[in-house]
Amino acid sequence: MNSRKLFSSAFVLSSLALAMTTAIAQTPSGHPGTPEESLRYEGAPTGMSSKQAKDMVNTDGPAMTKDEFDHAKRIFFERCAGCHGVLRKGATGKPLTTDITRERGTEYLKTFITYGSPAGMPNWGTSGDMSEEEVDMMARYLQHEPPQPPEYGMKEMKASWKVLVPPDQRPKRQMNKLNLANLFSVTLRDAGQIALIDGDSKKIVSVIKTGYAVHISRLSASGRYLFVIGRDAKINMIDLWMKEPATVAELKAGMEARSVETSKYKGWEDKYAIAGTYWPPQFVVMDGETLEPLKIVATRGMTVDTQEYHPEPRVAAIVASHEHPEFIVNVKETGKILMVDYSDLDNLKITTIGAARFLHDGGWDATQRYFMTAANKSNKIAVVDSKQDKLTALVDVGLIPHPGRGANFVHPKFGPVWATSHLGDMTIALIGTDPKGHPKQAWKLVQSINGQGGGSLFIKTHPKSKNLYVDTALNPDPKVSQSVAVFNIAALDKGFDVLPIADWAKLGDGPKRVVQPEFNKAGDEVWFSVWNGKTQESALVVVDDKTRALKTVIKDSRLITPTGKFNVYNTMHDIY
Ligand code: DHE
Repeated sequence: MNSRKLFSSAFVLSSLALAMTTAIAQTPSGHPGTPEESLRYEGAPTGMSSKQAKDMVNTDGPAMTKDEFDHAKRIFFERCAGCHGVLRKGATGKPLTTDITRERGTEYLKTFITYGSPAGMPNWGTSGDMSEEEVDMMARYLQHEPPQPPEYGMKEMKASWKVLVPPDQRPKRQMNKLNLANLFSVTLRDAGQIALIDGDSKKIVSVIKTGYAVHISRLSASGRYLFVIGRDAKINMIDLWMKEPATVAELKAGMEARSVETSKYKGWEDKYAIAGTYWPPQFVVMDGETLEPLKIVATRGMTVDTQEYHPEPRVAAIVASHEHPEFIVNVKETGKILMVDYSDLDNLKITTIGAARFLHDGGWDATQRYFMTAANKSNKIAVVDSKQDKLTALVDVGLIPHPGRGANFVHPKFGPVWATSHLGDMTIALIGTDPKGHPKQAWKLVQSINGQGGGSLFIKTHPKSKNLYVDTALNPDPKVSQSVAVFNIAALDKGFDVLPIADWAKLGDGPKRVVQPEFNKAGDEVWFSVWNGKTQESALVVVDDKTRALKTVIKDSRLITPTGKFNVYNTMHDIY
C-alpha cells in the first residue's frame, strides 16, 4: 500500500475507531496499536540538536512564525525523527513529505497527531504529550519542507579528530595489573561515561568520559583498544595497556550514530576501525591506532524491494568478517548489507547483499561464518554467508526480532542453533545453523518457545553454560521488565524459571529495568544491569550460572543508568 492510500479518509475513520478501542485495551502507553515496548525503544531523542538544521519556512506551507517553526522543529527532532527519519522520507514510521502532507491539509494532520493510528503513530494529543497548540503547530510544520541537518564530511571529521597520546608514546606492554580478559566496559548511558569494572573483584577500575548517551563498546582484535561510541557519534579509543586506561584518540564521526567495530581478519588485526552513522547516512573507515578518518562512504540509495530512492538509510550493526578483510555493514532503511573490503581503500570493493528493510542488530553463528541479523520491522532474520559473500536465507520469525548479538547453543534435537527474542511478542526463535550436520534444519525456524512476554531486547548464553537468559526490559509490566527468564537448554519446552533480578538489587523507586545479560570470561557467571532513572540508584547484579543464585550486587554512586556491558574477552572473540 502506498503512503497516499494510507492517508485516505476511509483509513482515517477506521484507524481512529480502532485506535480508540485499542487504546482502551492496551493502554498504559496510550499509544494505540503499537506495543508499549516498541514505542519505549524508538522514542529516545536523537543525539542531534534541531538548531543544526536550517529553517525551511516558505510560502507554500501554512503560515508560521519563526518561533513556532523552531519549536515544532525541536519537537520533531526529539520525538518524531526516530521513526519518520530526519528528512521525513519514512523509516519505521510512514513518510511525511510535503507532497503527502499538503494534500491532506492541517485539519487532517491535526486529527492524526491527536489520535494516532493503529499502524504505530502515537496519540500525541489525547495522551497529553502535546497541547492543542502544539498539535496545530506540528500539523502546519509538516507542510513545510523538512529542515535538513548539515552534511558532515572529511573536513568536519578532521576538525573533530584528536590524538591525545600518539602511538609512539603509548606503552609497549601492559603497564597495569588488571586481568584485562575479564574486564567489563559498562555503558553509563545518561552520564555519557563508561565504567571499567574488574570482573574478578567486581570493583570499578575507572570511569571514563565518552559521548552523549553512549551506546556500545567494541574491542580491537588484540584486545588492547576499547572503542566506545555515543549517540552523538563521538568515538573514544581507550588504551587498556596504560597504567590507568584512558582515551588516546577521539573522533566525531557524524552527528548521530550507534555502531563501531574494528578489523579482525588475520593479518589485519587492529589495523582499521569503522563507525556507521544515522546522520549523515554513511560510514567511515579509520586508522585503527589513531582514529584518523580515511574513507567515508555514503549509504544513500535505492531500497531493496520497491527500488525507490531513500535519502536517509541509517547504518545499524557492523561486524568484522573472520573470512575476508571485510566489514559487514547493515543499512537499515534500504535493507542492504554491505560487505566492505578494506584491503584496498583506494580501490574500494563493496559487495551489496539485498536482504530486507529495517536491518538492525545481529551477530555470528557459532562457526563465525554466518552473520545472523534482524530486519526488525520486516520480522525476519537475514543470514549472510561471509565466506561466499551471499545471502543464504531470510527466515521469518516473530514480531520485531531484537537479538542483540543473539545466542548460540547446541539444541538437544536440532543441533547447533542461533536464537533471538522479540520486542513485539513473547516468543524466542531458534534457527538451525549447521548446514553440514543438520541440513534439514539449517536456516529454518526449528522451534519457537514462549518467554515471559514482549519487550525483550537481549538474549544470552555461553559455550560453557547450560542456560539461556532472556531479558524483557521494555515490557510494560514492571514484574516482567524487572526480572529475567532462564531456560534449561536441554529441556527448552519445559518452560523457564524467573530470576527476580531487580528485587535482588534492593534499590529504591524507579523503573529498574533489567537489561542485557553478559557472561564473564570463564562463562560461569552472568551479569545484568538494573537500569534505573538518572537520579535514582542503579546496580549490576551478578548471578552464578550453575546454581542460578545471586552472587553479588555491584552498587556505586558512579553507576548511573548502566545498560550494555561488554566483557573484553567475549567481545573480542565474538563469544555469545
Ligand atoms: Fe541500541 C546495540 C540502535 C535503543 C542498548 N543499538 C545497538 C545496535 C544498533 C542500535 C544499531 C547494534 C550496534 C552494533 O552491533 O554495531 N538502539 C538503537 C536505536 O536506534 C534505538 C532503537 C533507539 C535510540 O534512540 O538509540 C536503540 N539501545 C537502545 C536502548 O534504549 C538501549 C536499551 C539502552 C541504551 O543504552 O540506550 C540500547 N543497543 C543497546 C546495547 C547494544 C545495542 C546494550 C549492544 C548489545 C550487544 O550485546 O552487542
